[in-house]
Amino acid sequence: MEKNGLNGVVIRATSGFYYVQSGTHVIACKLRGRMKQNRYSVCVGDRVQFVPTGEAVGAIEQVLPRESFLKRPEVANVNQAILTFSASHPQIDFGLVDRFMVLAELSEIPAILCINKVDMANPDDLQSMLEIYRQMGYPVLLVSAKTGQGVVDLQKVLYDKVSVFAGPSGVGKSSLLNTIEPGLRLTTGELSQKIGRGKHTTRVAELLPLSGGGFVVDTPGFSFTEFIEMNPEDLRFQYREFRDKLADCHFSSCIHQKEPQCAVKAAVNAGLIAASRYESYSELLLEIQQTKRRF
Ligand SMILES: Nc1nc2c(ncn2[C@@H]2O[C@H](COP(=O)(O)OP(=O)(O)O)[C@@H](O)[C@H]2O)c(=O)[nH]1
Ligand SMILES: [Mg+2]
Ligand SMILES: [Zn+2]
Repeated sequence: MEKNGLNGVVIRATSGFYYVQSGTHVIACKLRGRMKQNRYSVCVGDRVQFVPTGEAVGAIEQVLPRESFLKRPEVANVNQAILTFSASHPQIDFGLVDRFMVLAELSEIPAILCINKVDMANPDDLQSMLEIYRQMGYPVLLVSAKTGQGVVDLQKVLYDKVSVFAGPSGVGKSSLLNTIEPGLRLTTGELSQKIGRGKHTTRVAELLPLSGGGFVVDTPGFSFTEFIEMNPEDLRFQYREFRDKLADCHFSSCIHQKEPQCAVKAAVNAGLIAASRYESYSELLLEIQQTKRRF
């Protein structure tokens, strides 16, 4: 360890420069010569040690071990995923909620379900579905970027953590972040979608500092390509409420479809596992199996 080494977090990476936040300063760092051979292993979110080499410039000496790693977008040390959907415009698609939850479980990142635009719909209509997720242990927040409802609760959850905002486009992720931190001035609405389709589609993730402490990532879009790499047998473990039933299935390789004496199907029939979750599982399983056959 270098004597003058300072600690910081990589908040942005562009063509050979790593912008490291240390306290309230941001230092443009290069990698030290001996680190260059593994330069691809430094990414946004990494905690690093650097030495200043001039005014607001420095050299990264060391990358500290990662606690978690999100593949797409690439972000290290994410503490939680804020899975953002909207009560209306667009309406919440629970099949998609489950896909995002599978991705979070795969990366071992705790997920929080955040329902925005509650000013546009009666959230009572959603309560029974949301209760299913609460019972599985996923916190659920009801918010409105427009009226500010629930935003304080969301803010509390973000304090001192690295949070990734994920969800379909148009649900209000950027609007929520602007409400929490007006200084971010993120593009919202149609404009952001135009930009999304334009030349900035390959925008890389960036950690946006919150003045109260913590960082957020406004994902430029989520890809579900992880599913291509997944084995059908692995999907079982990504549905939280299935896990403690697996041991009771007759076959240890049971994927809860046509197999006899399946504890998961029995739990669905007994109302212990939500039918909607079993359906989304079966759909996703079929998709993964079909993709496997194609390759
Ligand atoms: N009524 C209402 N509209 C909202 C709310 N949050 C965002 N919007 C609108 O929804 C649209 C998409 O918002 P945006 O933040 O760009 O969504 P993103 O694609 O998830 O980042 C914009 O026109 C926003 O003004 C909300 O809480 N209530
Ligand atoms: Mg946005
Ligand atoms: Zn089974």
